Amino acid sequence: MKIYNQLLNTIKEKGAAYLVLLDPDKLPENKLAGFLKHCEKSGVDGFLVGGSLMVNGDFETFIEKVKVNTNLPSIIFPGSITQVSSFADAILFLSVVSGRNPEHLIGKHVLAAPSIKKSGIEPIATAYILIESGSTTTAIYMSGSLPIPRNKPEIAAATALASEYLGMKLIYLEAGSGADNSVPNEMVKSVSNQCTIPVIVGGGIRNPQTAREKVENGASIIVTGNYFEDENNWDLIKDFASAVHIKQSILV
Ligand code: 1GP
Repeated sequence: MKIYNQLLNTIKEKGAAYLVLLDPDKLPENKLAGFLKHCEKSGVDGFLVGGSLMVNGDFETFIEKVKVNTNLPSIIFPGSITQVSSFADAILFLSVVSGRNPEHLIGKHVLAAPSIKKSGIEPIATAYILIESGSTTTAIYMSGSLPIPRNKPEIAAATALASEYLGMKLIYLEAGSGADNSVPNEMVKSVSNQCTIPVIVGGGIRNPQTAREKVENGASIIVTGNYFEDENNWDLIKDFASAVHIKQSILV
């Protein structure tokens, strides 16, 4: 559990960890190395790598390039069972526990488990909880499941607690990439109060203040993706990192 323990240590030291999502379909390969260096010097704690569709890129080649260009942890955030690679450090072994589609609760996992074992990377059991965010997100559509209504924090909290009791190591509250609205603070709070395992919050976080609010309400890991697809925003990565690192920073 090397990477999981590394995440726990970062959370302990900095108050929360900041991960940036790299989507091979959206980040051109000629910009990858520069972006990774920029993230490293801006205080990012690691990378999630994955995409729901993978229309253009070659996943294996992409993750190899990530590995070559950074020493930060590269964690697969799989959009499908083909997104497994020994070049990564770990994989979020996601079960869509907000839904009732057996394929995304356990079916895909049976297919993926042997190749994860063969790759030698660390699987991190993660309860993936989709939260309604204003429109149908890719994750909702692709998983063929209903999200939890955003005004029902008690359902999210009970789902997260059941996941912890089932042995999950992380809770991921997902509003969806590019979501109109991020996960409500009240819901982050209810889930974090109910669970002892770290809570990841991602989807629709477009400014440092929003990231900080999630941490203040109990989030242990913040993920952003979409916002840095625009190179003009790269200078703000450090502001996101210091907003998330609540023990080490004062937000101005
Ligand atoms: C998506 O939570 C991540 O799975 C990141 O979302 O792209 O909206 O930042 P954004």
